[in-house]
Amino acid sequence: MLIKTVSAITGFFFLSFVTLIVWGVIRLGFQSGSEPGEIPPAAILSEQLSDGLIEAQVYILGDLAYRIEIQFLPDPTSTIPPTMPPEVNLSMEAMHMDGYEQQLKPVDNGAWRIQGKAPMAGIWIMSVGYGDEIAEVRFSAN
Ligand SMILES: [Cu+2]
Repeated sequence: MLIKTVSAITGFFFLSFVTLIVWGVIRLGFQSGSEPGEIPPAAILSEQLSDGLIEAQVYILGDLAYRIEIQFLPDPTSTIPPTMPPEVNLSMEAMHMDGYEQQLKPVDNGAWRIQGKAPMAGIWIMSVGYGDEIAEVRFSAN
């Protein structure tokens, strides 16, 4: 009985140890995948719209400044060309602050960048999409 308990405890610690190592390796892999000095995104969006996959990463740069990276991968059946930029808007719910249309700069085929400054600090909602097909993500500007 005692031996069983001891081996169970040892097994548990061994498993925890292995999990910790594996987790550390995965984390390291992610870090080396990003650019040096790159801050992690404050918000990440990934949503399948009826025309394709829309993805976005919001970076908060301080002093209300932000940078948003957007990628769109149209489905093979989509009529939207990969070069067509989505519509991007910023709004603040419960404050009737909306309609902050964003200017997209192309960085690649199906990839765009937005750089701007939030009109005020707080929780913003970014909506991105084509026509009625819109995905949303919240981020905190400060
Ligand atoms: Cu506001």
